Amino acid sequence: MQHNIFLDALSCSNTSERPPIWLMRQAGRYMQSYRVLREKHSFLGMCKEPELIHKVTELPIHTFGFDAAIVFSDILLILEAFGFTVRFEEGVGPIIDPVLQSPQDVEKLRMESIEEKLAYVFEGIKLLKKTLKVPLLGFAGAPFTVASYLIEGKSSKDLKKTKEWMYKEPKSFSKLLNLIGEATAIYLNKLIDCGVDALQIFDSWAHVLAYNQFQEFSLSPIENVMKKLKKCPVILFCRGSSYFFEGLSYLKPQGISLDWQCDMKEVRKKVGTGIALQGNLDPHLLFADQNVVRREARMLLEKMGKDPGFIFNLGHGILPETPEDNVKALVELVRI
Ligand code: 1CP
Repeated sequence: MQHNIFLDALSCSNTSERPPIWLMRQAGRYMQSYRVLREKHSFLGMCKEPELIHKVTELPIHTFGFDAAIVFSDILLILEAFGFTVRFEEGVGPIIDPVLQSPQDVEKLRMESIEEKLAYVFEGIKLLKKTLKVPLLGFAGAPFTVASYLIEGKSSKDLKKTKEWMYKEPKSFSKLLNLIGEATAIYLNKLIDCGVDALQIFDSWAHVLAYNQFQEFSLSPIENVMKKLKKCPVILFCRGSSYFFEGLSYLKPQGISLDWQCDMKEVRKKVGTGIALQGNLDPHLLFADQNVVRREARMLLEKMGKDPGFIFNLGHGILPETPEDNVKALVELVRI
């Protein structure tokens, strides 16, 4: 891999004129070329076909010139290694079958071979490593977030069933987090073996946790996964990072992804140097007029542009109807 500013920024040593830029969910429905492929294939079908993983991961790199790519996959596929069926229904989202209902169900969980069950991801990465000109990020969900989908069975607004379980049966909840964490570490180590340049762990539902529960049910399980990982830079993402970033920083990841409720410069002061900070534009900004997009992006650049550990990104994934021209304008502005 040639010298790359994304990896430099991740090790807090970017000395070039500009920060790197990549966006979460950069290979997705907002792209016309992605929607054309989706007319022919289901989302899951695309995730399970190494050639399509290769193609879709590279789409946004060719179209927009991002400085890093993220493997086209999903955090829920790992559940298939426990024998669950994962479906994605149009207009509904993910459906997991069967739903986990009791502590007894946790006792019955058995992990099958991750190597075999998720072989298509590893094959896709091997193809990508042959052609991709930018670093490749692999990813997984954090145990809390993945567990929540198992218990809810689908997307939920408040994780009512998950939290009820967590408070009523904390022991079996922790056991479930451990099991998912073990599978996640095996999976992520396999991604490292296949050549990913960095990893991102998504705790997308951590923001529903109370402050006192965050340590036990979000941070500790992530720490257990991180302890098992081979050498590879890790970026931690959680929704609610503007109030949880300090906890995330105790795990000493290479990077922390920040949402748009915080001032990144203030976070830098509190976290100190040595951890890259990624973020933190509001994804809805990309629906505004281009001059507004540019104005807000410039403000962030003025604030963080000279920070050697700054990675330009959104605070969460790109939204499906985002105009591609606005994404182009954003990348152009950062790359000048
Ligand atoms: O219809 C379609 O084409 C599928 C839409 C889609 C896409 C493009 C889903 C369904 N997942 C993905 C890909 C995906 N998922 C990536 C790809 C790489 C990229 O370009 O960034 C990544 C990193 C994810 C991770 C993911 N999946 C997360 C964590 C990140 C986050 O956004 O918080 C979560 C929570 C999921 C679950 C998921 N996948 C898809 C849906 C609709 C959902 C449910 C979201 C919810 O419950 O609100």
